[in-house]
Amino acid sequence: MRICCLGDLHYFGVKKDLEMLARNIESACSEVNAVALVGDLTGSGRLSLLEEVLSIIRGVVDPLPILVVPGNHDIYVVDEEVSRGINSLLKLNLFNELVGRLGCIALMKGPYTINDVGFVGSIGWYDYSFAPDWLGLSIEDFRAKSFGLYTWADRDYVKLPFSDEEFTLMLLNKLEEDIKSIYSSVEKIVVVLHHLPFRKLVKYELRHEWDYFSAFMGSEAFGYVIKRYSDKVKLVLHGHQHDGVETNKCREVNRIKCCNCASPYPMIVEVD
Ligand SMILES: [Mn+2]
Repeated sequence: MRICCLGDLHYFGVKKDLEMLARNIESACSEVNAVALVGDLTGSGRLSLLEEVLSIIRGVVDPLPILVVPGNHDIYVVDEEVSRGINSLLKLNLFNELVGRLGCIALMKGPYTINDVGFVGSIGWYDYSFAPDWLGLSIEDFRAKSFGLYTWADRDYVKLPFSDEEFTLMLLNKLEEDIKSIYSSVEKIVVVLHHLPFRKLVKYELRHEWDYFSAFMGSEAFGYVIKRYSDKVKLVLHGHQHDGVETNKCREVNRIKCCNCASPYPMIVEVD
């Protein structure tokens, strides 16, 4: 089985970006069984932008299944939305509903199976398990999402009704339920995430202003759950980590192939 994987488009409405995206997908994604989009499809979380992105991709790859998870940018809300009672949890649901309405598959709504391969997915999140000890900072310092002059934009644009740790746990429980629900009926499982599930995938540089932000790359808790089912989970596709790292690369962690698709240029991944 071959999957065309891409993500982190951060589309802001520049039409020529979409034209290039369509051309790239058309040339790279022939002879695949599915397309996987690993989140951050929009830069701002605006649903009209999501609709533009998915419509153009669908136009190019139809009738292939397009499997979609959101990224942190896709659940951003602006003040005007907050005043209308829209928080990031509601945005997450609106994202997944729109994905379905546009003829794509929202993996957070449930698993999807192609032949003997099951796909499960989540935005993933962070619970500060990737926070580097050497910085000597407290958990509160990371919850502030700000270091020196730099701020993690989730601080200003992600509005959740609970903590990041609680959000992570909620998402994790749902992912494990999804894995369990298909476990006995498939031969292999592919996990599609936006955030990273293993610390070993995180790039640390031993520089304060870099490593501080590693805390927001993902959560080892997802790794623990994935490892628990590693006799069937053969592949993890993720996005989110793109600055200063090589994307479109796979690495093996705990004998699971983990591929970073955090690039708008598609990568072809085989499920071994
Ligand atoms: Mn991201």
